[in-house]
Amino acid sequence: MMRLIIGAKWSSTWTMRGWLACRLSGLPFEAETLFLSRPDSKARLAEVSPTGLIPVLVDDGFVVTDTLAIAEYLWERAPGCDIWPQDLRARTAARMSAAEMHAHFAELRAAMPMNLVKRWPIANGIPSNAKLLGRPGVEAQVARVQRSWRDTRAAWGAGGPYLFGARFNFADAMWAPMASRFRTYSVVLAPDAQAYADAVLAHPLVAEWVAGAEAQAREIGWEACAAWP
Ligand SMILES: N[C@@H](CCC(=O)N[C@@H](CS)C(=O)NCC(=O)O)C(=O)O
Repeated sequence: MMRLIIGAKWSSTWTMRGWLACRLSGLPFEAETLFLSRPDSKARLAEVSPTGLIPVLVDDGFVVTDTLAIAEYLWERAPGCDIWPQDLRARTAARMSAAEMHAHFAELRAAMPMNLVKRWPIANGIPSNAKLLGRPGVEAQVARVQRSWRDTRAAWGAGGPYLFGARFNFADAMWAPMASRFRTYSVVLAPDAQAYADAVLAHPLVAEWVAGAEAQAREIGWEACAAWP
């Protein structure tokens, strides 16, 4: 059976995406957790990942690194699965959307690390996220994310709440950690972007991963996890 090496569920964005890709493929796989902040993490990581990064998919000895490559490998192993849309142009648009998330938003990602068990509410009208949003580049990237979602949904999303309509695919999976960041840090979104982010976070596969993150945080210590970073 295929093995997917994942990190801590509450904080590992890329392994969340890799896990969602595996589930969208419909293929059987086992997830193996490698916590990245333990004393032996670097050594264990070096054993399983030639890039020193996870997720890593291992299929009968064949090692696939990088989330996008994993999604493409799974798509080729299970052509027609839910990873990409069936129509060529829709599929290309989905790859464009996934690639944009994969390659960009470094400042936003650094300012607002994903933490699925953390909430940073706007207390008594005081925007506690103002400093994060004020970091160079962050507001423009928050605007670009919403524009990207809006344009993709306008072109392809008429039939449902996701980027490509009724079916959640790997492009939506790529954005799921972003939706979670906006929730954690109380980033105020335009109504259409908020509705899309809510739909992504409510998707059963995303909800399943989040439930796993919450269970893990309870085991490790909720307060410690919620306080990170
Ligand atoms: N481009 C890679 C990024 C993967 C990545 O950055 N993974 C992080 C965890 S979410 C990692 O392995 N970090 C290693 C470390 O923190 O030691 C991908 O798409 O898979």
